[in-house]
Amino acid sequence: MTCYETLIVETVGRVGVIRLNRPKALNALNSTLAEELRTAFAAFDQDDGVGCVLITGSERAFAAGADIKEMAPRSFIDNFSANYMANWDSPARSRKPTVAAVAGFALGGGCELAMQCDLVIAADNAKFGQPEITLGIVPGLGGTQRLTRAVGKAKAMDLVLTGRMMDATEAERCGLVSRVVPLADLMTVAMQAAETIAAMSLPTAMTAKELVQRAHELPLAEGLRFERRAFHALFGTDGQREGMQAFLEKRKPRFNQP
Ligand code: CO8
Repeated sequence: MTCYETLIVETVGRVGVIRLNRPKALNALNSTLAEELRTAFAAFDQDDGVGCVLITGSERAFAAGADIKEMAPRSFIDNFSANYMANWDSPARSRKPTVAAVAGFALGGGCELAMQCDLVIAADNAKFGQPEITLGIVPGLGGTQRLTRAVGKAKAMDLVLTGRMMDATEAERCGLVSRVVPLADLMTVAMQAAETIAAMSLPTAMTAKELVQRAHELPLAEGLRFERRAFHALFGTDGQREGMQAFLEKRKPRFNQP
């Protein structure tokens, strides 16, 4: 078992659960945490027993951004030479579906980490923002790119240029989050969503995720062609046979049987 300094990692049924655990720093993201996230995500990606990864923080903070104490002394050449933060994209790289359960602050890198996940389920106390401009910098991990694709130019400009926070209701209204739930229900609802996804045929869920991701990257005609090829290909899987057979036999499908 891997021991983590900044994360609590466990597998619950077919869900890999990662809890950010730097409570004194409101789960600020430092190099150790980024490296440990890489290790945890890589292990879940390789584990056939895991069908979905859920990432969460505390009730007070999902993550209050990159660790400013770690960042402050860095120079341009430090960042450029080390390609600083180039590997801080573990959820985005995960081939398996990911769910972010967000309570409290999701700011800067914290908002960017949530945006790398496929579903974002927010508690009603969640606050999202890209306050980097107030520190004299700009977002560095998708806060100008993923955010703009998710919420459009008007809202992205507002958040990135003023550094203000938006609450969960506003975040849902503008398309940043999938659902908003009372804080007390956050983990139950997020786990249910993750368990539902994890119970689907894994190759099918991975394909579905990849297809939706491609919608952000490809022109429509290419995306539609890619979707049709993937649709054709899934007829070569156990998942398609089991899913359709189960429907015809009026029973629940049993996917991912060992
Ligand atoms: N880095 C380091 N420590 C932090 C951070 C942070 N981002 N956020 C909070 N903390 C620490 C505080 O220093 C404090 O520690 P201490 O008790 O030792 O002084 C502790 O957490 C509690 O914080 P506060 O006392 O400030 O709590 P409040 O409830 O008063 O305020 C806030 C909460 C509003 C979240 C406030 O702490 C805040 O504004 N934090 C900074 C938010 C921010 O600017 N985030 C953006 C950082 S830049 C960034 O993320 C760049 C992203 C680039 C890519 C990252 C890839 C992952």
